[in-house]
Amino acid sequence: MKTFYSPAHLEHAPPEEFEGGRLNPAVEVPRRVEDVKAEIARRNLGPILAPDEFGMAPVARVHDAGLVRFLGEASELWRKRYGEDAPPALPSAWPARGLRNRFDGDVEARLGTYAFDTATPILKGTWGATLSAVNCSLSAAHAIKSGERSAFALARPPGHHASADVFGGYCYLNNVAIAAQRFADRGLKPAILDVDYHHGNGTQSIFYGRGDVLFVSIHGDPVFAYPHFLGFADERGEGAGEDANLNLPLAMYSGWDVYAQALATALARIRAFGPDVLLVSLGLDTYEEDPISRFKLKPDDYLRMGEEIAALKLPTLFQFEGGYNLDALPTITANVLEGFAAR
Ligand code: SP5
Ligand code: ZN
Repeated sequence: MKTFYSPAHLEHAPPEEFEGGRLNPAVEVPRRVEDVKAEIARRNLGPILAPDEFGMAPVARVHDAGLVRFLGEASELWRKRYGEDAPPALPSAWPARGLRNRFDGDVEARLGTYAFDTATPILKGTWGATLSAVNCSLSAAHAIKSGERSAFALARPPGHHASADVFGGYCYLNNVAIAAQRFADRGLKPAILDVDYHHGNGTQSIFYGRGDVLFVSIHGDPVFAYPHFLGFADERGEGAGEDANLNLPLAMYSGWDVYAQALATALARIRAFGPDVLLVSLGLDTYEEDPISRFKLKPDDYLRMGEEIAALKLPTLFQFEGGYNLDALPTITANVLEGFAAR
């Protein structure tokens, strides 16, 4: 399997995040990708390649121009306002009910208008890292279109919480959605399977009104899990997209027995859709000792996960998303890829 990787992600290193009302060390850190990369090399899971440059056109197919422009200029505007050595840019107020979105406001107004949480800071290197992650996804899509059975976009920041015009959840642009749209634009019918512990609210919302892209997600029930405001089972798509969205929220502390049943349901739905290509939002935060999540998957379960996905016999793009137990992350990520490759 070809893996696409760029060192540009190293320049996006958030120092800390709000959690439980206080500042904690950040969990979405460069070591995640660096250590997975080393494990892929150690286990000989295939070549690790630099991405190609695809420019902004594929991004514009998915994202709002105002969001893209803001992400590109936010760090500079923030540092002009608060000084060169200011901390990373974060919103301090949002246009909640009764207040107005201001898509052309100053940096504070646009932070509140475009961001939905406080966990997604904009640093000097954030935009470069974000574009490099998109290029990894598009390179993986290109490899698959050129005949590869599978490819892995090993990149950060992740993407599945970013919608067309809102960023958050450590995500700025939606890598997997941009790759899925690329396939659709080339006449292929994509299905997206999101196995990150957190619901992929951004991906869901991008394709919610469309019947040409299937979105299926297995995640911690939003009654207790982030992102709190989307990901319920009654969200089934709308208009042309009716029944092209399937959410499988699971209870706190779900282990492989429960998870495997949901995965079987997800895979049956994907099979029935009849896609040409599968994209997997591969979050590894379902692991039993993940620091911010509450599922109970064990290392060997990820081998099974890879095998089950491979049984679909579809060209498959794996997109790295969440997963925060730094000790286990390399092993469990490589287990999915190895389980897939073995089948
Ligand atoms: C890509 C991805 O996995 N984004 C996840 C963003 C989650 N951000 C906030 C999580 C807050 C979790 N609080 C759980 C309390 C356990 N200490
Ligand atoms: Zn997650």
